Amino acid sequence: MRSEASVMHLDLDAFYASVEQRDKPSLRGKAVIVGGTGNRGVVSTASYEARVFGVRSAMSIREARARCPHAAFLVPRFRAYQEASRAVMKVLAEVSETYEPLSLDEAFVDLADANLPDLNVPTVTAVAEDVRAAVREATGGLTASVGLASSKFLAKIASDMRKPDGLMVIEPGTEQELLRPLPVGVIPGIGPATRQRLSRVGIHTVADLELMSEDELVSVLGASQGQGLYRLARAEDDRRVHASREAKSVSVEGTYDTDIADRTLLRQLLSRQAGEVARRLQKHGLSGRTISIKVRQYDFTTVSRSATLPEPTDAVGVITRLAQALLEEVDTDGGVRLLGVGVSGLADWVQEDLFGSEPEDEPEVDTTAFVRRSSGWHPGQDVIHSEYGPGWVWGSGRGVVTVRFETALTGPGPVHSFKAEDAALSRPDESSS
Ligand code: TTP
Ligand code: MG
Repeated sequence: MRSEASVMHLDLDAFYASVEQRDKPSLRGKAVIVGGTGNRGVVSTASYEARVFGVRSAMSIREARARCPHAAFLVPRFRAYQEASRAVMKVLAEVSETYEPLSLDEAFVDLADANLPDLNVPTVTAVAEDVRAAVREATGGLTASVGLASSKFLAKIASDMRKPDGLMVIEPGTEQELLRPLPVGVIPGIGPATRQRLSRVGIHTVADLELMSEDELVSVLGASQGQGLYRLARAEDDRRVHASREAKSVSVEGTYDTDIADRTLLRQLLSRQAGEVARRLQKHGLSGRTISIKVRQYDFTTVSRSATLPEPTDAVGVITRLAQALLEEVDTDGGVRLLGVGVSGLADWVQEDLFGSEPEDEPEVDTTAFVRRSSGWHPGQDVIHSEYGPGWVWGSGRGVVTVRFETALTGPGPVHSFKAEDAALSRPDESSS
């Protein structure tokens, strides 16, 4: 562990919901819930105004509606989130060449590589305040919480403790004191399964964990996890901040002698390819956020479709379901020559998690939320009216769509209703990347 608080962790507050409030002025200060629609819909995130009612990420939309019926329920707009993310990462890149994105809204920055006169607490604190201001400026008003500490583990705990819109520095030397009263779940790599196992032997806080000998922990949790936890309970974490890597991808494709038009067969081929991609990712300890499919038609036109998840995945089920959902958007009636599945936006930080992987259940991902919708109007979507200009879909049904005409730069705007098929309405370019 370092002797200075030079590891910075930054995480945007209520990320998707904050972007929605930025772009939809009438929703500022209000309960906003972003998520998938449909029966299996889950909450991606909720604004802090909605969290007061107990709404949380990964809760079913049905439960969120019961808890907070007055909230605005919106579909995600990944384009906007990706743009905001890029702006944030650019700010971080200017602070230090050693910055490591963990997801769209979260990254570590190594201030030891930032050419600072010293790494004392006042100096790093000033840098962190500057970063928070620069993020706000670069994103049109999004707030970030920042933690500074002597290791990754503690920097992340620090940023969590001051959410939203806060800054916390853990003074070097005070790490263990701070950790002791916290629940064991704050330690990275302790998921629900491990938490339960520890709880059965009476371990609830980090202080409880600290009282266990290394041998005892190894006997409860196995060698690698037991040893890892023994060290983390003592705030020992020497993981480096890895400079961000160039985007890589893993993909599998197949070409066929005859044009395949049978949807069932196409789905089977795609499943097999998705399985192969997942195996390769797992073998190399990689995971990625963007899932794409490639379809070459009988006439050699090639169509690509992609969708981006909030977090990287290497899970067979998630990649397969998403690839299948993307295939649903492509017309294959004329027959298909080539089919492929790829995963990009790779991160290799997963393998770096302290004790390899804990066999938690495969995550339930509501894939319907991540696929671009080709028809119909969905609440939250961007729309342009030839006369009134840009706005967003406030609601739709029975052949009518209601649009609120406002943008990040206007004040709250007026609402007008139209026939759903009104030719004056169009969608801003949503072509796949
Ligand atoms: P988080 O940083 O975990 O959450 P947040 O930014 O919404 O809120 P805060 O950090 O203030 O607690 O995740 C970042 C984004 O990732 C989040 O805005 C939406 C998405 N996400 C999901 O889609 N599903 C999830 O289960 C989680 C946790 C996040
Ligand atoms: Mg966040």
